[in-house]
Amino acid sequence: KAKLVAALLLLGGALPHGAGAQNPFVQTCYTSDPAPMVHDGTLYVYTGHDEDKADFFWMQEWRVYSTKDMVNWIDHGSPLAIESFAWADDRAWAAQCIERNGKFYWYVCLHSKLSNTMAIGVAVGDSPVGPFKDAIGKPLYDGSWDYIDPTVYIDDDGRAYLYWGNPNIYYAELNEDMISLKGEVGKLEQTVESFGAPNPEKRVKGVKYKDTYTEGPWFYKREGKYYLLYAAGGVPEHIAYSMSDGPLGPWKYMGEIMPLQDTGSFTNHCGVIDYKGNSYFFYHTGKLPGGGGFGRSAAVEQFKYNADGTFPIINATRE
Ligand code: FUB
Repeated sequence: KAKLVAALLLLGGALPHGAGAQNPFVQTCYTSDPAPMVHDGTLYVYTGHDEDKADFFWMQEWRVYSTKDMVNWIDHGSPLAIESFAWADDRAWAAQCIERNGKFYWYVCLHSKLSNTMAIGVAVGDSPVGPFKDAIGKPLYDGSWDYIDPTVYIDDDGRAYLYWGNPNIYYAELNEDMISLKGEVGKLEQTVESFGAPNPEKRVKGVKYKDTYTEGPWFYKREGKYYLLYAAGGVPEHIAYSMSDGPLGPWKYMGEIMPLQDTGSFTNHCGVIDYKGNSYFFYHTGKLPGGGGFGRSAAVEQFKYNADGTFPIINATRE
């Protein structure tokens, strides 16, 4: 049952990026890998759920929160969990939900019993808060520890794309049904110009690159430009990004967005969205009491794009 989890202060002007909410914005449990989605005037955030006192990402469920004002958040509980996928048994890691033709498709990654590695799965529901069920009864794409952190976007022409991967970046087009892949899966060629460093297997030990893609891609288009944001730099992670004029590149490395800082978490994972005329950058920290690298909490900063569509530097607040 939905319940109010936090009434947050709106402090316009007090923060470097304008009005913002108290972080972490969920104070009742650990939430990771926040993925925002706007539907019908409401902003939903889909998260992972880090367990108390965990020594790894032994995560068992995903959760949903919503707000209409960035101040008051409603907890919609956990409408999707490892048990929802008969072929999986652990690691309910980063995920993203999107709407198409009145159905909600939630792309997740989790540990596959079939391959004994990670896989991408897809759940479907009739509402943004579920109930959700495994849409196909099998993995959408299975078979490598690389296969984590799916991000999904439907372009203006109706073509839908998935990106995912650690430390390689994979992509595929989805069919209109959103539950099957169209054509072959591709692997992006990472170069210094496109992502700050060559493909992981071509990186030379000891060489200082501009940056290194790690995981957690977030893909979208805004005002004609395509964005791929990601966690970078290995461990610990910061957030960097690349931009393109097309959905599949060529990509241009654009630099850091959220530099390395003392967030109490060695991972970071972002999601970006425009809502009610403002832009928001979601990420996670280890800042809830008792939290840390395996006890993370979703946080958000309001920001303004630069006039040319590039990002300002965004720092974590409310430590
Ligand atoms: O939440 C588990 C993993 O940690 C995610 O899949 C990564 O992006 C990192 O945040």
